[in-house]
Amino acid sequence: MSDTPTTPKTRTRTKVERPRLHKVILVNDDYTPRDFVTRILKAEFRMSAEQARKVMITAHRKGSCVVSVYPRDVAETKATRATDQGRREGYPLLFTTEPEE
Ligand code: NFA
Repeated sequence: MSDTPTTPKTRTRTKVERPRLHKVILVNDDYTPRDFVTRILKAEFRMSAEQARKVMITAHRKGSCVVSVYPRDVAETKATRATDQGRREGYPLLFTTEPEE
């Protein structure tokens, strides 16, 4: 038997997808003071005073507002930490996360 060189008929391409980013969403409520919400946004999400105020007002007017996007574990940690800071002061302030489209 001779060694006949063969050409491969198929090729395998491994497709790598970037992990999806997750949104952190600020949810409005009737009790948490505006200045407190703004302070949390600045501290936990490193926003400028102006940006923080805009996001707070948007959530206040529309019911919720996307704060930022992060890899899933970062989004969840930040949302939990920010929500906990409200709880410690007795406020119902809530940050949630959801995957980006
Ligand atoms: N709605 C709150 C108030 O009028 C402010 C607020 C904004 C709370 C965004 C939560 C999220 N004091």
